[in-house]
Amino acid sequence: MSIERQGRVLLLAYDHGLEHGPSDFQVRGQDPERIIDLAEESFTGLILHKGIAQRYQGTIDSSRTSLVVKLNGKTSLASGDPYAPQICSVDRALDLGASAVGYTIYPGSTGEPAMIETCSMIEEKARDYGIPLIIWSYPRGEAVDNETNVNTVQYAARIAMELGADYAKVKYTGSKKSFERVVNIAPDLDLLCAGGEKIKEDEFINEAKEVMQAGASGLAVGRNIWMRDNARKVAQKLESIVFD
Ligand code: FBP
Repeated sequence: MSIERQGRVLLLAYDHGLEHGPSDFQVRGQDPERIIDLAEESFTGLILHKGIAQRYQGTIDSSRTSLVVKLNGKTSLASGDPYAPQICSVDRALDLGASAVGYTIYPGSTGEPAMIETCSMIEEKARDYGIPLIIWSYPRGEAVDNETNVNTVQYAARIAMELGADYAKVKYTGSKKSFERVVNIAPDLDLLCAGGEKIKEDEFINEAKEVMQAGASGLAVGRNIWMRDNARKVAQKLESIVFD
């Protein structure tokens, strides 16, 4: 099943258990069953690492939401420049029922060469199997001053395009005008914007509107949905912003 609906994408990210650890799961209701329900109700896809994808394989209704398996990851425990090694193969992701695969690169970090090299192998494999690749392109590390600066995010989008991504997931630059510059630097690449840390609901909704008005193909968000008691309602608002 495609991760698109009407040519747009709305993904629910739930890879935080590895990436951020328990700090994101301190309030009730962030268990996988609730997240799967939310994804099936409103999202075109659900992003998981292989452990959760494996454990809940039978419970995700693929006619309602598509599985996106993240192929690399890291914890928040290590210090220094980030490096996210590969933890799942494209073959394994397909066995798990994935409709797309995801891979994070941290351009500017000391791990950049290794991550770019692995990403290139994955891209070729994804091409062979005809499965879309989403690159999380997050410039980060000692060499990167500001991850959300427009020039930095423009470069992030362009890197993903050059590496052959079907979709690039990038950070929000803070305004519609600046995000338009990101969209324009990577023509024909489907850009998805990340949600980031939980912010006030109206600010988040406004951000989502700006991102879509700027020409993005969709959103891939996590904490700003499932950290809320009214997650369902906010997800429905996103649906109308992205698809209507
Ligand atoms: P959020 O909407 O919660 O920010 O999720 C998007 C995401 O890219 C996740 O896929 C990933 O786990 C996380 O953000 C990475 O966050 P960080 O920028 O803190 O590394």
